[in-house]
Amino acid sequence: MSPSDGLVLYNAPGSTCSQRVRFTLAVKAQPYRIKNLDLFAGDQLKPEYLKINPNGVVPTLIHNGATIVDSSVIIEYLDETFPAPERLTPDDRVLRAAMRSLMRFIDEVPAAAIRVPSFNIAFLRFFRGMNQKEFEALADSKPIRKDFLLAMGRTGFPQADMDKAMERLQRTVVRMSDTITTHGGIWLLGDRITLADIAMMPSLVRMKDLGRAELWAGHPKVSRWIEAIEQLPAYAKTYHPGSHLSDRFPELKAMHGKPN
Ligand SMILES: N[C@@H](CCC(=O)N[C@@H](CS)C(=O)NCC(=O)O)C(=O)O
Repeated sequence: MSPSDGLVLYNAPGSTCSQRVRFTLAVKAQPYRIKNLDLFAGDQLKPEYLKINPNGVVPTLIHNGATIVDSSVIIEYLDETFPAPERLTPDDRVLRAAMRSLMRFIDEVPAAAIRVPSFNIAFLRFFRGMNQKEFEALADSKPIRKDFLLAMGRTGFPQADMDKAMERLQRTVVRMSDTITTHGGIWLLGDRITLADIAMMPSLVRMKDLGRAELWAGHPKVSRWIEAIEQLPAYAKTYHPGSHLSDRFPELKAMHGKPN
């Protein structure tokens, strides 16, 4: 049995966390079976899915019967398991530590912050038709997102929360620019793409899709970074039709290129 036998990815096309994993699988040229979940129909909260991912979120990777949960963990696992055709982790120990620190920062700052505009601008429509009781029951059914949903409420996050999220995203762009400058290449850690770039990618792609590319207007290194990642063959494989929110909600296209 080759190591790629039995790779199954539970994901959602538009899920930023899933996009990290699809990109990594594409770089590794690994065939895999895909199971698409409809997150707004509650597929991730069904008992059979909660058995494999008790957090009730995507992605989940099954590899030869073993279950791997959490996108950052999954992409590290894939890089260790499939070192060819290219490693996405630096050989140098200090650089490897820098990559992992960045990945923690990314999970804590942009990956969390991007949910606020995503829900306010695109996903709120799924909750507006619910009454308060239904909404609270839905929130209660989410193993790790109850408080997030209750903070949003059926009418969306208040402007103050949106502002805070946008500020965190703006700080991320500054951190990216500084990090690229420090390491002197095109990618975050130099001349080779690493898992940190892949972890970062979906937050910037989402900002752009939500019409917030202005956030890096004054940061040419970040503009170059996003152009470079968009040109990689793995990008087109990751963002197949239906993966951008604007594919699903075409009215978002009107926001592209507009200032904040
Ligand atoms: N830290 C987790 C977060 C996973 C996560 O939040 N997934 C979102 C989609 S990007 C999800 O499944 N949300 C479903 C829900 O909120 O019910 C990871 O990186 O895998």
